[in-house]
Amino acid sequence: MEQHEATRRAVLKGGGAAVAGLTLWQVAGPAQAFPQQPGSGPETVIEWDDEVPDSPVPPEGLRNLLDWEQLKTWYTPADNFFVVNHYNEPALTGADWRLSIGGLVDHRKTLSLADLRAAPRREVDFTLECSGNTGLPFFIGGIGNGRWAGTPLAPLLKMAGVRKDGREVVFWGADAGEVTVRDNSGVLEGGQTGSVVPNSSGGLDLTITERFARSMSLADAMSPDNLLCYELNGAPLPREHGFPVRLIAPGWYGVANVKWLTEIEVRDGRYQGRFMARDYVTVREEVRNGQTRWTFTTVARDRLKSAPAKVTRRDGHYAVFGAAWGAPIDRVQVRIDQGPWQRAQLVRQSGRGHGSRDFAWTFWRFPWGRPPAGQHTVTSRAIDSNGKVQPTPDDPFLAAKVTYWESNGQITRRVTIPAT
Ligand SMILES: Nc1nc2c(c(=O)[nH]1)N[C@H]1C(S)=C(S)[C@@H](COP(=O)(O)O)O[C@H]1N2
Ligand SMILES: [Mo]
Repeated sequence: MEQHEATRRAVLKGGGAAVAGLTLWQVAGPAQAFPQQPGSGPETVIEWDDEVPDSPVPPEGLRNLLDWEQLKTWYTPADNFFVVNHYNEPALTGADWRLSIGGLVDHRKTLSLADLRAAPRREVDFTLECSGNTGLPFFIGGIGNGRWAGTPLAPLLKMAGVRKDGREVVFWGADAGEVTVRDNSGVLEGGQTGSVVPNSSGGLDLTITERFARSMSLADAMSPDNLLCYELNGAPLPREHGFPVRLIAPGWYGVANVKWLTEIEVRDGRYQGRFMARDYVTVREEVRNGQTRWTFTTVARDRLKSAPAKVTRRDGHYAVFGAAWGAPIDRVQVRIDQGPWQRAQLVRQSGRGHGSRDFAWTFWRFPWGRPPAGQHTVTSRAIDSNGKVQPTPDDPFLAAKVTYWESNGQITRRVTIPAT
């Protein structure tokens, strides 16, 4: 904190011109992420005009959403980190927990928490975003950044000896829920625990208890970035984030990061459970050679994205702060009303660089000066290191999408600058 103050004072001494010329702001401590605007008076947040409706999802399933105007630190505190639970929230104990690695492997493994803690430790700074974030009006805070610690997955899979016919790796959580699968053709009768009843469309409804599971190709699972993670921000994983162990797959949307992980299973073909093949499937109407067709793709890797977080005022000067993530960020631009795109300053983070590349968000700042009183719109867009630009919401690729996942379009917020 003290170091940060020193940095800020050094910047102040350089004067306004020097500040404006900087494209990177060095922030000394990762805890103090947004540098304050230069000045001597208090810094005030000007609240957004657009209101976010209350979430209709019960708090067991969706809670602790990020309040952008309150965003201050680069690491999201664990007790403030959004939670998405599709089923129950298992209460596992560290002593009894076991992880099995099985299926198409030569040496089945059963590992305890102590085994994982004794294995090589690795940390990664990774911004976890739910792929549904900003796809629904009430859901704009499904994102958080953490320092995740655990042991790499790949060496353990290697030790287990994946057989030649092993192609897909399924990660099973300990949570489960009752789901009804409607099937108009294939269902014949109930299994041992499922129930089959006729439905109104002349088919049969199969109701089962399905466990949370996600899968990846063997090649994706073997990425050196993947961790069997037991810590968030230097403390044991909280229960709601998957205690004692979850998969952390840096660069993948939230759903791939299986919480309460108890089984890893190698299979010879795709796994088509609910969260691979029924939910978290993006449905799009694509046009190829003048013909339309519907396509279905499973939510997988993060997409390039940014958002304005808050507008602040200090000594009469305004600034927009925000974040950019989902791909290695080259630059961020801000558009006020229908004006030109203007470059924002990236805030360099000393906490970055853990992991094989940056998987964490980049904070940015746009010095707005003294805008005229009245309502304005603020839009941001991120540009990645390959020159790819975050799309507008009406970009054909996004406009053709009829499901809410993977909505990475530019975000516009409204704010009223008061008359002085
Ligand atoms: N076992 C299990 N893992 C899960 C889920 C779940 O419901 N059960 N939700 C997934 C989804 S959709 C998201 S967005 C992230 C959210 O992680 P968090 O709750 O730790 O923020 O966890 C993923 N892992
Ligand atoms: Mo999610």
